[in-house]
Amino acid sequence: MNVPNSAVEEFAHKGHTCIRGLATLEEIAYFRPAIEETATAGRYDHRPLEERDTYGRAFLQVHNLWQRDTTCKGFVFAKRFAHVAATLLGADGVRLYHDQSLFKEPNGGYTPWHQDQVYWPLESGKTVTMWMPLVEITAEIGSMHFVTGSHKFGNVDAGSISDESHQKITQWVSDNSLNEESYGPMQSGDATFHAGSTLHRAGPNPTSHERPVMTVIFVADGTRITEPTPLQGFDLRLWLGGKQPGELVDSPMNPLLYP
Ligand SMILES: O=C(O)CCC(=O)C(=O)O
Repeated sequence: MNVPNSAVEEFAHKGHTCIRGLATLEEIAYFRPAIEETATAGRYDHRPLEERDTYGRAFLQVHNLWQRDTTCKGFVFAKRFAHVAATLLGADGVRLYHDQSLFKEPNGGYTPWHQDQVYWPLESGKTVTMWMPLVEITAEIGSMHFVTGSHKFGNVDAGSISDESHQKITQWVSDNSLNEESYGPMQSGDATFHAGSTLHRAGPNPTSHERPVMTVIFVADGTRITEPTPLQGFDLRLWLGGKQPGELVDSPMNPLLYP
């Protein structure tokens, strides 16, 4: 598949883009049962919604489905997705950082404004997340919202994802006169891509249906691990296969997905 130039330019300029029909409805119909089954089996938070904090109410999150199920691995390792990621990053190749399923339950809460890069002990500007719904996203639920151009500002010091990060970023966006954009309703198999520092959020799920989304986080081949901040120690231990600051991201947990 040829990645449209408009998407490459949009990603460079705005820090986000959307590619419609990246996976076909037939492909999603094939992968969705395995992803749902694996996400359900991997669920670790069994508390009812009302007993969780804001982050816990935003979605049920399960990591690295590729290591849990071979069909899920086929989805995460799809060359078509990794090719888009490499093209957007302007990289010769990309590796997997990790994948995650993000299922927003019926009546699930909002996803506060945050920046992914604050969790990642990786050189900045070298990561991109693919966010792909496995069902149609109607206007009622809505897809992700991004602050256009925010990827150029680095860490805005809003901390970890919480009501507090939401408030700080709302103020920051207003102080910097930046615009918020969303791609609106999406079909299953459409995908948004955002850079590691792009500010983003999602609305709550007021419907009686779950919002199953699969994300894959790609890192440019040749990226080095950085000294972790207090928020990044967890990721250093979990997703980099024992590699240490200064070393390349190239452990077996971070396979080359493209080329
Ligand atoms: O799906 C959501 O509600 C938020 C997803 C997100 O923050 C991400 O993929 O980085």
